[in-house]
Amino acid sequence: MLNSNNKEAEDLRIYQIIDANLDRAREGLRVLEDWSRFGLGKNKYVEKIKNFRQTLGKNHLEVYKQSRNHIEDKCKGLTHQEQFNRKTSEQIISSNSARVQEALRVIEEFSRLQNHELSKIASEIRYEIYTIEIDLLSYSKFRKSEEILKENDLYVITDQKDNLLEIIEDILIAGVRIIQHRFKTGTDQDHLQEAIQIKNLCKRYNSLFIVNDRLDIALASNADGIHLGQDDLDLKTARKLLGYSKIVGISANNAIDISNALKEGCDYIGIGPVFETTTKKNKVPLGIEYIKTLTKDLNIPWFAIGGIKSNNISYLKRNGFKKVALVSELMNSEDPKEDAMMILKKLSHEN
Ligand code: TZP
Ligand code: MG
Repeated sequence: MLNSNNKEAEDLRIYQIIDANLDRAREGLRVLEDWSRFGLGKNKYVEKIKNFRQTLGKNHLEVYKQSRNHIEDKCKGLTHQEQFNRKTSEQIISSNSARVQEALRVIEEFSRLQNHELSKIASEIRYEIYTIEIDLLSYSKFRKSEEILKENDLYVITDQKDNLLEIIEDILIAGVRIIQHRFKTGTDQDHLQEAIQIKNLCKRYNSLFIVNDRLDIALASNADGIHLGQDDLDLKTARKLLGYSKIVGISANNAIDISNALKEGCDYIGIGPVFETTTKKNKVPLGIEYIKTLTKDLNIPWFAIGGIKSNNISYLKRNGFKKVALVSELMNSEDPKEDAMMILKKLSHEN
């Protein structure tokens, strides 16, 4: 029970606060550590977070633990509705990072007078957790985009059309999950405005929104990624400016460009033109046999592009092409929804 000496009673209360918050911080850290390990496979963060847990463990003094037996916690077991509303891994990362940050702040404040060392440790870890939270959220977002790229075989690229938003919505309704915004003529303001509109549509349909060529438009529209040609900005610069959460795709039509793109860590490759195409008139078709040799050891997602129509998809599938990207077939379609559904169906057929 409480000692009659006021100073000791106050110390006990402070010890109890520190004890509870050390537990809280370590529990939250464990959640972040396990997500880094099993959810993301990011060793760097596993080690960092484990270190923080161990440091806090070493500083969890016996007097703090003992204080638990002296004062009853009348609020034990209280929960908040928010705890039951958490669903996504991002929400779990955010709420547990906040839990760790708050607990560390409490420790920092209450241990300042009688355990300066612990107060300093709590402050240092708290600052690191702010950065780690942002990194983990970026990696989680990237993982989701990567999944969409892996799981979807149809990649639709836009053309400039008066009713573009309608066409895109139809295509999204049909089940297409990857859209690239290709905007070749017009002002930058129009480019960005259209990009934002398409981004919002894609978000509603849980689909990837990739910007062609332009890093500034990708950043300003908060796109999920960028697609770069061989003459666009290099992949390293794109990564540096976009951060870890974004997809970077590359166009390649020969073995050297593919090998460089892989070395620099691109997330997918567009290879073509497979056939002749009016969308890129001056490009010589590569043909399917050459593309087969280029892609035989490729183990990241790749999309065949150029002259792909509903009526040549089965032929491509028989030749081992699983993923395709196309422009005119859907942009010039009389019924983009129906045609997109038909193409998706053909792509899903086993050969
Ligand atoms: N890159 C290689 S071919 C091509 C691009 C952007 C155009 C593809 O357009 P379409 O209309 O699907 O043939
Ligand atoms: Mg380009």
